[in-house]
This record gives sequence, structure tokens and C-alpha cells, in this order.
Amino acid sequence: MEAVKAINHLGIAVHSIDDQRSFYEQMLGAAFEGEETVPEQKVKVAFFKVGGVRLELLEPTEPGSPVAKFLDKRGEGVHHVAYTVADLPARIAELKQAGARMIDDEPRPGAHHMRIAFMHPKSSHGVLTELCEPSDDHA
Ligand code: CMX
Repeated sequence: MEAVKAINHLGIAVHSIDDQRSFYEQMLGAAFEGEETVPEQKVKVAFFKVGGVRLELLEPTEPGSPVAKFLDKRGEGVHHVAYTVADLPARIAELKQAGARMIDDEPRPGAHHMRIAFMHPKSSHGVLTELCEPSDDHA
């Protein structure tokens, strides 16, 4: 198995990015990098840079979406850990071969020009785990 390269970001589920922005920006002094909507994941995301790692606030855009369900069940809090990898299709294949349960069998588009794939939290000891690889034109 090839090692993951870095922690890419931590995903944090929130009801409202607007309501939480001042906590991250003013109380923690994290640098706000911008917002975008990821239709494939039915979320609006806001990024804050902390050293080499990003915090990704996730606000659902639709009821019944993964983040909306998470908020209903568990409330606001840490939602996933994302790792940078090289050659995402090969990593997915390796993990499946090793018995991991992947939510995504193939890379999907994510925020920040990343290709992403999620591993099911039941397969990663309760932590929703995301693998991400920068798209070729943003590597
Ligand atoms: N972390 C840990 N466990 C989680 C979880 C999370 N983020 N989300 C759900 N679970 C757990 C639930 O608590 C539940 O456990 P129990 O059976 O013990 O109660 C189990 O997983 C099933 O959860 P569910 O609420 O019934 O939801 P679903 O099975 O419909 O979906 C999941 C769960 C992980 C498959 C779905 O949320 C998913 O596909 N996630 C990946 C995509 C995603 O999260 N996108 C948003 C972020 C996008 C981005 O970063 O760009």
C-alpha cells in the first residue's frame, strides 16, 4: 500500500457557514480562503487555511443529503478527515483489494479542483475518510 501524503483537510459539518465564520476567522485567526458549492455532494463549503491544512466547513444545500443527515443525527462537529494521495484510482483499487468498503468506486469531482473518493466510516473505524488528488490542471 502506498502511504497517504498529507492531511489535506478536516471537514466540519455546520448548519450555517455565515454563523460560524467569525469563530474561525476572528477567534482562531484562521485565514478565510473562500466559498464554493459542490453540487455533486449537495454542500456549500468554506475553506480556512491553518498552516498546511485546510478546515472545510460543510453546510448542506438539500435536506436528506449526507451532511444534512449527519447534522440531524449527530449535530454539528467533525465530519471527515481527508488525505492527499497520488494516483487516486490506484489507491481505490488497492484499498478494495485489501477489503475496505469504498463509498466511491471511482474518483468524483470535489471542491478545490480535487478528485475525491470516500471510504465508508464502518470500514475506517467510525471516521469518514476521504482521499483526494488535485486534478491534472491544478496539480
Ligand atoms: N462520520 C462517521 N460516521 C458516520 C458519518 C460520518 N461523517 N456519517 C454517517 N455515519 C454513520 C452513521 O452514524 C450511521 O452509523 P450507525 O449505523 O451506527 O448509526 C452509519 O454511518 C450510516 O449513516 P446514515 O445516517 O444512515 O447515512 P447513510 O448510510 O445514508 O450515509 C454515508 C452515510 C457515510 C454513506 C454518506 O454520508 C456518504 O456517502 N458520505 C460521503 C459523501 C459526503 O459525506 N459528502 C459530503 C462532504 C463533501 C465534501 O467534502 O466535498
